[in-house]
Amino acid sequence: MPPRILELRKKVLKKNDELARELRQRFVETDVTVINLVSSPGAGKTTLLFRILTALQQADFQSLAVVGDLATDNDARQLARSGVPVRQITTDGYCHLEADMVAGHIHDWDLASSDFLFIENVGNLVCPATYDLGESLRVVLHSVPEGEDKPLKYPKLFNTADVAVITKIDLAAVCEFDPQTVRENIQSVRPGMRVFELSAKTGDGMHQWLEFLKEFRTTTQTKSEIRIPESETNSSATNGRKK
Ligand SMILES: Nc1nc2c(ncn2[C@@H]2O[C@H](COP(=O)(O)OP(=O)(O)OP(=O)(O)O)[C@@H](O)[C@H]2O)c(=O)[nH]1
Ligand SMILES: [Mg+2]
Repeated sequence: MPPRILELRKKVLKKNDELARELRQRFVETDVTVINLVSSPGAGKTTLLFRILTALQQADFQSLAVVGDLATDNDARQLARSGVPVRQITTDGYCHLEADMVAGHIHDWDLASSDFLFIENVGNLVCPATYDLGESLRVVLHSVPEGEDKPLKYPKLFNTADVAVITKIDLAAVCEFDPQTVRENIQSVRPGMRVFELSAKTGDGMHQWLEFLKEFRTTTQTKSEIRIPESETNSSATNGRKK
């Protein structure tokens, strides 16, 4: 008997991919850099994103943010204190965000006036890897208290990300955490991946990370270009911040 569940899953993924492609097209046309943050629950996505939003605003970049959680709007309320428009996506049991959830929550936003759209995914080391959200850059966070072996145990999340950020580096000594080992583990599943280390609490490493984000915005036409075949888009999004 053919596995029906598998067939249904394939259909859902195909539909998601099609919608993600449409979203990516829209992001390219409106020249907004879209960053999808993925990690285990509690790895520090919201804490880091709050600092990013605040710093980018001070540097005159326009940002928007959506945040996914199974329940509560705690993260959206926390992020909204940055002054940036934020929307909570309550997934009501889904352990990841899907392209239609993002599309439904940003449809009336003026993307063309924004430089960055941040998506904080649901905390989960498995499911978010499978769902394209049309992002330009997927960032996987790995927090110090998780130990060094998570890239080996959850390779797909690291494989499908573009950049890794080791968070809570201020806890390295107390957790007896070895940054070199986790870097080697990341490289073994995703050779060549760029890795940052930072603490959103102390600010260590934040400068390099923020400079990377700004540079990504200003010098790269993002992964959108790589992911979309030329035949599907004539867009040539401009670089740099919008005024
Ligand atoms: N020591 C330390 N704690 C941190 C740091 N970043 C976040 N935390 C703490 O880690 C806990 C979880 O942080 P969150 O930012 O809520 O993590 P999250 O990934 O958004 O969590 P979910 O959205 O629930 O998946 C909070 O108690 C934060 O204060 C850090 O750099 N250093
Ligand atoms: Mg959060």
